[in-house]
Amino acid sequence: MKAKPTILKLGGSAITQKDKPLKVNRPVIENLAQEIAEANTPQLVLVHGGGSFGHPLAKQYAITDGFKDHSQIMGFSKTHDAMTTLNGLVVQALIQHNIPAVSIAPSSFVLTKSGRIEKMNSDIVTKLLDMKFVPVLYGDTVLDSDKGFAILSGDQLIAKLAIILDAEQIVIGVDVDGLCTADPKKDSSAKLIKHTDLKELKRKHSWIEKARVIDVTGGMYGKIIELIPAIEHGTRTTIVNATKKGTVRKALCNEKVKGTIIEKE
Ligand code: IP8
Repeated sequence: MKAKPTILKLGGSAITQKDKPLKVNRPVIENLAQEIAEANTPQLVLVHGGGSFGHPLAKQYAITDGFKDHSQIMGFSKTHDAMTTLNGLVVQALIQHNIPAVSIAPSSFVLTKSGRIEKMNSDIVTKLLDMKFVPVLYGDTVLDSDKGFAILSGDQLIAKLAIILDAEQIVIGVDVDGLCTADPKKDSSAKLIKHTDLKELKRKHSWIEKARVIDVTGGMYGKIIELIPAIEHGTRTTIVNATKKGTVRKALCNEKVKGTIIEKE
């Protein structure tokens, strides 16, 4: 029987230097490519976030507000272009580690309505998986049927893909150890939540930390809210620190790893 897909999201906070515009975190990307190669996951879809490539430009040109004036048109192009640059660097690192990565721009097959996915033809992703490629997607600027354009976060995208592809698991690599009781970067008493389920999550999400730096799609708080439909679908989700060696490989291989596991119940 064919394995169910695994979706790996590499957070922009891990693969870029989030407070330095357009600066990649090369050692982290290199190490992740090595770990993804070692894990050798069948049916893997990779999605990465925007970090310091997508978010500062998206904010500068108010892309999430939709089309309001002509100056944003160039902003849309520049934001998308920055994302393709980051995507190119990720894909090159994967190919250097012998992973058959193929880039797909979400802006070419997703249309949103008020920022939510309205139309998405995922046939190409399915076909790539059938042929044993590793599709590599990313948070992107997309066209929007209500407001002209919008930002599609990698998190909204992975939740939708998890449902459409009936994914076994989602692994999310960020720059903290997982979901914590407070922002671990600000509060030394923050405790890692090792395991939680939907009921507990819905009860507690009001305190989930908000992003510290510019993140037009909502940081950890936005991430969890977006993931709920996929978890409801039954896709197990593990959040790990992708800047620490070995965590992503272990999560992909279902080995015991420091992080947060979120299950339906
Ligand atoms: O970092 C946002 O994707 P995310 C992408 O997954 C852009 O929220 C273009 C800002």
